[in-house]
Order: sequence, then C-alpha cells, then structure tokens
Amino acid sequence: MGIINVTPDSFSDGGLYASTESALRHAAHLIEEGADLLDIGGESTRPGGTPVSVQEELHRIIPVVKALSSMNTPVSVDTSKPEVMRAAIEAGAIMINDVNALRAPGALEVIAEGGVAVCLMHMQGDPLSMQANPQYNDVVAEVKDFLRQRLNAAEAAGIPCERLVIDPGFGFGKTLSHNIELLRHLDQFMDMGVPVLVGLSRKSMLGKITGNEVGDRIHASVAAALLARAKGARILRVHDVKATRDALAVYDAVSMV
Ligand code: 9MG
Repeated sequence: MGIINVTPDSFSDGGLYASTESALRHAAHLIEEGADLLDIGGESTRPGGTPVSVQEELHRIIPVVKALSSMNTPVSVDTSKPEVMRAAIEAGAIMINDVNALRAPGALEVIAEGGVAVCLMHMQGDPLSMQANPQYNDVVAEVKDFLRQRLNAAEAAGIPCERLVIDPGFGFGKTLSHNIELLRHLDQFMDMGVPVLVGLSRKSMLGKITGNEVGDRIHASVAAALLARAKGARILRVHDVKATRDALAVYDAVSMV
C-alpha cells in the first residue's frame, strides 16, 4: 500500500503533493514502483496534525480518488469521517482505512452499505493528545482486545469478515517501548481471522531508534517492513515502494521454497 498524502501539513513530504496534479504524478510513480494499492489521505493523522472540515477533506481527495479509480487503480481512502467515506466509495474507492476503527457515529453503517473493505486501526486517545502519556498494562493484550471488539461491532453491523483488515496502529498513542513490544509480538495478531496491515514507514519510532530525521529513514523503514512481513503482516503501508518491494522479493525468494 503506497501512501499519498494530499495534505499541506503531511509529516514527511512537507505538502509536496498538496494538489490533485502532483498527487496523481506521485501515484503514477508509486504504481510504477510496484504498489498494489494507494492510500489517499486528506487530513494528517500525525500527532498534533491540524484537523480539517468535511468540505476541505472532500475537496482535497475526491478528484484524486476519481481520477485513479477511472484508471482502474485500486484506491483506499484514509479517513474517519462517515461523510468522506460515503463520497470516497461513490468516487470509486475499494477500501476505507480508518485510524478510528469506525467509532464515529454512522461509520459502521456507511461501510456496511458501501460494500467495500475496511481497515480497523487501534489508537489510544486522539491525534491531538495521543502521545501525551500513553499507558498500558499489557500493550499486546489490550490492543488485541480493542481490535476484537471492533471486529465484533463491524460484523454485527453487517460487514462480512472477508472485508475486514486490522492494524495495531504503530505510533498512535504508544511509546517507543510499546511500539517495539507490538512489533516483537506481531505474530500474536495472526489468529484473529483477518489480514493484518502495518504502517511503520518513516515513523518517529524509527527516528528514535536510529537517530535519523524523517527524510533519512528509508533503510530503517524497509527493515521494519520486513520484520512485520516475517511475522505475518499481509499489507504494508509505505512511502518507499520500490525499496520495500525489493526487500520483500528477497524475503519471498528465501521463504517460499
Ligand atoms: C493513516 N495512517 C498513518 N499511519 C497509519 C498506520 O500505521 N496504519 C494505518 N492503517 N493508517 C495509518
């Protein structure tokens, strides 16, 4: 899953792709590099990111979703707003990536009616305050518990499990040691009956481990993606598609004998 941020405050591309035209150029580049799916986001979810209105989010992403879908490019839309989910599905998105796990009123119903796939992600708190003081007794058990509850809510609302994906939410209300614990035990999420998506690309946990700034985290991101793959992750949300693809090709060549 290649990342396209159509946000002026996006944490790692500094708003470079904050227009339809440049987002489409970047999309073409990621497809050429081997992305199977593109995740389009119009509101930054990084800690302290600026919230945007429904209208602004629609204005940023819908032209991009329409253009890519009309070229048969599989598109996921990163949003937590039911109104944006509905418009994205009408514009051709095949998946909604919700860091809020469909907890907004009406979100479950939109996905149930829309017939698309959905990624349910764990987050403690909200993007404005989540990194203030994250606390867990047992991070793996608590994240799994939350995801089990959201899977149950989704299935009760009429979303079949074939359309569900889960994500432990690296960096969303977690300290470095919580993130490391989750990655170390990621294999424990593989018994939940649905594919696991992981987003580690360029994240601050990799900056804390390596001491590198966001623009210099490609090697650490590829290492983290490989670790996640080796522990069973099926979808990797990444900025650096070619580097990740090459590493996965080596992994697959060795592990699929
Ligand atoms: C939007 N977004 C940013 N980071 C993410 C992650 O780790 N997972 C998912 N599903 N979405 C993310």
